[in-house]
Amino acid sequence: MKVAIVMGSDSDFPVVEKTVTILKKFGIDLEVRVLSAHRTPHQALAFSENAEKNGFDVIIAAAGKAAHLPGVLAAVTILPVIGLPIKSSTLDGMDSLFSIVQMPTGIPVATVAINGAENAALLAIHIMALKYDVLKDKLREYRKQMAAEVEAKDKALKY
Ligand code: RP5
Repeated sequence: MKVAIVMGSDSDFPVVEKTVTILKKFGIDLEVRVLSAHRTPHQALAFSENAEKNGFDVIIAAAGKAAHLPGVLAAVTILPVIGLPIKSSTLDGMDSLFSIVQMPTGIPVATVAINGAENAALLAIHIMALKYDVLKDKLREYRKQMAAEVEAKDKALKY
């Protein structure tokens, strides 16, 4: 159970940190890297090309602006790649979202919401649950807790 989290810049980390928190909560091994499709393209490609051999199950790729990173990583691996569009300052993350979600046919990237860091982790866990049964129980428990929290909020606000 091992996930690679790759981000285009360390400026993405405040969002990516929430992905790390969820994965750790589920006991997933992870590696976090700063690798850019534009600034360090050769390193990014090499990482993705070797990811399967290095024991990763899923790659989460976070990027902002002209966010080519998830697509570039997906192009050289058969591991599932989850794209996490980061909200950039000028276009509010719409640039990142469109760059990641509009992949040409043949190379899919599963795209979560702009800054959807927690869902990127959860989707990775759902994918890995197909292989690791223990994660199915943990996901059921997570949803139970989430429902209990919503019910508590409902009770607290009712008047
Ligand atoms: C992208 O450009 C990164 O993923 C980041 O979201 C954005 C800005 O990077 P910095 O200029 O803050 O390093 O490659």
